[in-house]
Amino acid sequence: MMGFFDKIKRAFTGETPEETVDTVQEKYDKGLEKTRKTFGERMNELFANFRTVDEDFFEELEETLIGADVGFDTAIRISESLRQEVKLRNAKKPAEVQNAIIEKLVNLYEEEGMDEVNELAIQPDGLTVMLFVGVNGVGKTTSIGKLAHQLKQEGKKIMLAAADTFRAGAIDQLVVWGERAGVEVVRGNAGGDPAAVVFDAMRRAKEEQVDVLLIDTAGRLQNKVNLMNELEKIQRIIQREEPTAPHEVLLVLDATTGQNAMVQAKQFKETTNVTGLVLSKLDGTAKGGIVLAIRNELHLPVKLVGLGEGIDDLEPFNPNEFVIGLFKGLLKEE
Ligand SMILES: Nc1nc2c(ncn2[C@@H]2O[C@H](COP(=O)(O)OP(=O)(O)OP(=O)(O)O)[C@@H](O)[C@H]2O)c(=O)[nH]1
Ligand SMILES: [Mg+2]
Repeated sequence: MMGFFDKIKRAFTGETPEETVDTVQEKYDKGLEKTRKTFGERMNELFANFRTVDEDFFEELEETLIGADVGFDTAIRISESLRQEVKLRNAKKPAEVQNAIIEKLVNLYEEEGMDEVNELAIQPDGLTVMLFVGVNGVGKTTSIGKLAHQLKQEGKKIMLAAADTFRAGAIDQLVVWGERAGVEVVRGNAGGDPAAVVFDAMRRAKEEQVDVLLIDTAGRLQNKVNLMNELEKIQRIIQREEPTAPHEVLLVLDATTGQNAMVQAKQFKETTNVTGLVLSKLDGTAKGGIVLAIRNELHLPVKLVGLGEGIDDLEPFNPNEFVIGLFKGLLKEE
């Protein structure tokens, strides 16, 4: 198998990679356009502005990396290991270490994700239950709609549960997605008990031999404690009906919110047994570096990424495709 570095290099030099460059790669390329442009521009400026690899250069590099949302720790780790590399190679000019920086980012990313499972835990037999959580506006409902559509196209029987009974209009929004995807939506009354909706949905999903039940939850309640308590209650109901469920608790994060998303993830991780992340709105940010921060600092696998508002704009997360998309164009031919 080709290493990441070779892959990126090939993508850059235009040599045909062994694997076919398919539409998924194209989608990543498009979704990461902004990130690549900004990150690439900043990196290029950095290389152009410094004549020697000195302390100022490293400081600027750290700032550039932090600015791209790779996270503070990651930025420091990269620049530390680059310092050693520079000594080793006795490099003087920034151009001499340009590829080494990218290589380090990719290697670190690869190492940190060694035992990450990026695939959704769809059960081979019986019902799979996925609970979507996250603060308001991050893209839970939209992601559910997109995923329902995709799974249905794969021939699975899908059901949605509208357990956000708090926000006015939330139920209707999910119902609209249900219609778009052509799947059934279990709903209760606005202002009603979300746990009751979940209970109802679990029963019906089993009765109707549904393959995957996707549960939408509220992003905001009266306060955070209430929200966490409600999520806990919902999980208890699910488990009572099906002891192995939920098979996924997916925390949705809005990629455009950068470090705020990291804070949210840390908070949810403390109180809910999050199994994976959905990173939405990656198309709307110039800070795709957050994916590196997530991997290096949170150790939660990204399972899906949102690359637009349309029904087809959800992709399984493929780390390889992602790093290629991110660093393509930054490598210098040696
Ligand atoms: N560009 C872009 N927009 C997205 C993506 N995912 C969701 N959105 C938009 O983000 C907004 C909020 O999405 P929702 O799905 O309603 O978010 P939510 O988490 O359910 O919000 P609450 O129900 O208030 O908790 C909508 O306008 C979506 O169209 C994405 O991947 N890319
Ligand atoms: Mg919603």
